[in-house]
Amino acid sequence: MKLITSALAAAALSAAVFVAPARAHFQLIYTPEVNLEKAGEIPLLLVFWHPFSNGHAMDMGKPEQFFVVHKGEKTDLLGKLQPVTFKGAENSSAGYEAKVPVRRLGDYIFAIVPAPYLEKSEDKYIQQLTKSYVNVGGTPSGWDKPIGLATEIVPLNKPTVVLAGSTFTGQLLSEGKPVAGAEIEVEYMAAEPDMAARKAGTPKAAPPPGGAVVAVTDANGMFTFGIPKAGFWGFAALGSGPAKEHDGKPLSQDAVLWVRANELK
Ligand SMILES: [Cu+2]
Repeated sequence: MKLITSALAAAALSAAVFVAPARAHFQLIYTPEVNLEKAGEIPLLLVFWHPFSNGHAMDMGKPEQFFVVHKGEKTDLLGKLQPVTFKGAENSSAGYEAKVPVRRLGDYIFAIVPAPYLEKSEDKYIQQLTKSYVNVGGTPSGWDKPIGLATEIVPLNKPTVVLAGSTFTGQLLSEGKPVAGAEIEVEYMAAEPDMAARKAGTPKAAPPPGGAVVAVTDANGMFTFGIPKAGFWGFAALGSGPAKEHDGKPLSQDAVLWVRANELK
């Protein structure tokens, strides 16, 4: 995701040079509190980032769609987006924020279809169709249902009440059908953003050695991951969407899901 000039210069000198793969980028729909006791207005921050490594942040274009689903009813939120500058630990990037009222009990499923992002180092586009959840009043109302994205991960554990030390299971869908044998990258939001300052917070973890944490979906498109730590966990299926090309270049249309894990106290 990052154009490393020195690495490219080195590559020009030696074809054998190792360049770290530009993986583990995750689209965020972030709000700090996912369980609300009563109705209110919540802040949401949209950032395209490398959240586990607290690394490079990418500029977002104007999203194609941004909406929320509550009890099967879809509400367009594009008009609520305000462009903001997000200050990552490495750089600043163009993102968005929104203030959204959540007035009724139940599950609110937030979703974004971002503008395809041109990854110049690979000459391809990336589009991460992303979902995150907020619940009001502890009443469930449809968190386990797909919302009709071209590709999406459907949770099989309640995404707002995941326990650290327990497991999370999801099902990957493309055009509504399970996707078998797909790699799911798993990522921890190490430096949860400071919403007021619109910047990366203090990291609480760092990525383990050996590259991305990966699970593979079974014949029914299901995967399970043991959640080792409280906080936000992201799951990304790369290239699971039906669209394979944008503007004459290859497109990776990915499904991303965020869940929040809590410590059992
Ligand atoms: Cu990247």
